[in-house]
Amino acid sequence: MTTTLAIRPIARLAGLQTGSGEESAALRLAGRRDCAFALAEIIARDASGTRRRLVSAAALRADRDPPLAELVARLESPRAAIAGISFDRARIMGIVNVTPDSFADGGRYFDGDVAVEHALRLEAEGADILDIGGESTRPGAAPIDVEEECRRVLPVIGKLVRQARVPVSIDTRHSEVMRRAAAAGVRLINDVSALRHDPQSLATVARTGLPVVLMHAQGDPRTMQDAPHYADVVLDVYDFLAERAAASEAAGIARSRLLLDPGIGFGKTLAHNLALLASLSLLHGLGCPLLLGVSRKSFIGHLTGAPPSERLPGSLAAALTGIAQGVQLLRVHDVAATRQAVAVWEGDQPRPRAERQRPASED
Ligand code: 7PM
Repeated sequence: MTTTLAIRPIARLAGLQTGSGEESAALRLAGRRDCAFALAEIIARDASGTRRRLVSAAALRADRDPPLAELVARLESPRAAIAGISFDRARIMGIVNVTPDSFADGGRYFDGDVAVEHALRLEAEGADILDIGGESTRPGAAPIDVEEECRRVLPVIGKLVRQARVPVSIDTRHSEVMRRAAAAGVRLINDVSALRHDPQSLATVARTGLPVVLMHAQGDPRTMQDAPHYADVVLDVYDFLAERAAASEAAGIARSRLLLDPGIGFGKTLAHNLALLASLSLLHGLGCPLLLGVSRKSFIGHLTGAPPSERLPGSLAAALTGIAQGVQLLRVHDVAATRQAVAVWEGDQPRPRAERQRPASED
């Protein structure tokens, strides 16, 4: 078994004033001014078991144990921009499905031009990046032919690269699609298999020079929901992402090109999904910006009974759970609604003068 050392920041300090005593001791996630924590759980797992202890941020800083000090440094270091997007605050990725079987929007965007139109609407609503996918990776879905996937996504990518001001990403598990999407101008690759599905993906991504999202999934989409099992879902996902980040680095993809994602809903029970959502802050210790995809997902249905079309309130609640823990990129269907939720959540944050001075009495 891998030996795991992880730090889970807890007790977020909201509205922290610069110069206060807490300020210097607080753990600051990923170099963020707006994401400070007062306490931390130190988790150590090896073959003999898992030990957990709660320490104050100040005590954690005072600990000179080298592996721990190195972990604190990675937790707090600022993240580099990816595809021109800076991660000093939460950003939004708009989902553009070009599939006939997408559960969440009934395949309404299978037609290429309709997909382009939809993507441009998401951009106007405030998306920071547009994620184009042509293969449904939902639980139980059958794989599709790579040529068919290219026929779906490449025309949409070509048009959006010319028409959108924000960057475009490709959601695919296939190196051939990655290669052709890169040639068409995408700025980011999003792979739900963390570059494991296609043996050529690691080398292909390395050659494109593009950044990549590595997402955790247990099993293949077709069977992943059959009997998901973990020793400890949070630590197992942490170890998996650490291993895939190391494999990517070894293949020539620099760590500064990686975004990491716990893969909510991919080979996970409701309890697994909720445990991950409660412990997202721990993943900052891997030293990369985090992406979270919760939009309209089944766990919201399992908690509430709501069908996909009625899961926006739950999606926003889950998105804010991520933001409260410093998640830097939210992958969502409902961009305008998420923008509004994030703007209110960030209400106490410094913002540009023009925004600050806008009168608040116009409703
Ligand atoms: C059916 C079920 C259709 C689930 C589509 C989905 C993620 C992703 C997807 C995610 C990253 C969806 C998912 N989910 N990529 N692609 N993270 N990085 O809800 O959570 O869109 S497909």
